[in-house]
Amino acid sequence: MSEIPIPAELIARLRGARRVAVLTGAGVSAESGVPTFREAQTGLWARYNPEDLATPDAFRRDPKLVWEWYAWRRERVRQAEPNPGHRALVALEQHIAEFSLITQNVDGLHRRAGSHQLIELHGNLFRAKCSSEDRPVENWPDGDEIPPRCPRCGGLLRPDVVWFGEMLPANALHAAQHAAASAEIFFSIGTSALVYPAAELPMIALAAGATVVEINPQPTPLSARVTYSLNGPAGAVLPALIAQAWEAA
Ligand code: BV8
Repeated sequence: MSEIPIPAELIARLRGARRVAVLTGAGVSAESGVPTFREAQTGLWARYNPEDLATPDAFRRDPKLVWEWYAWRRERVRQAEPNPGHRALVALEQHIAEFSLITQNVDGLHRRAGSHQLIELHGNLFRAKCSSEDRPVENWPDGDEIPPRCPRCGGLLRPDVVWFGEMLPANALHAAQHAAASAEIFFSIGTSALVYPAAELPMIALAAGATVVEINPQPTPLSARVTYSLNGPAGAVLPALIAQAWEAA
């Protein structure tokens, strides 16, 4: 595990850091068997582009199709387990005084792994909200009407996630921007760094003078700007980072 070369200077900075922020994307869940957002979809969903389905227009046009896409994704995630990358981030949280885990993921795997200081920028697959009231609905009838209806007003339920063209929850976004602006070290892990305003967070950290570290097997638009680029899967790099910073010490 620790054969992955982590620059000694980064290890030293991490061990001495008080404020660390992490941004994760779908790549962190890839090793749990959850396909990344832009990976080819399988089966019935192969013919759809996720960015076309994750929009208010798609839901207006065909609420049943969109609800069933999210039900399929919920089922895939239910069969998945947090992986060593998720668990290494739980360990990191325990070593750092002021730690923020900002995720674009909607799969809930960070929470299932045991992360606490979690900011869910794009919502959560396992929550629904009324599309008329824009208010959460804790649990919904699994009847034969798809999508189910709001028990309060009868409006159509929708997944409680942020679609393209929709505003992010203001409190989550402000907390994420504050964490990025005050971090000594900012990690961008498993994200293609394409989706805004999340993709702005590492730039905020860089502008504030933070050490920015990218963990991704592929290059991204961020790669040329970061302080350290660790090119490998999060499920291997993150445990190596924890081992070399706190177990080898
Ligand atoms: C908004 C929830 C204001 C739904 C998602 C500038 C400013 C503001 C807005 C924009 C802007 N420019 C464009 C926009 C519009 C748009 C946008 O950013 N478009 C992009 C495509 C250009 N942004 C928005 O619409 C946002 N809203 O700005 O509101 C507004 C309001 C009205 C009008 C105008 C503006 C809302 C964005 C949120 C959309 N919802 N998800 C759902 O999940 O169904 S985003 C979606 O993409 C997922 O949440 C996903 O998390 C996110 C980002 O993708 P990634 O996580 O990066 O996943 P991806 O598959 O792309 O990449 C995976 C990476 O992992 C790869 O790099 C791969 O190499 C790597 N990897 C693979 N295996 C591993 C690995 N890494 C590590 N280890 C491994 N093993």
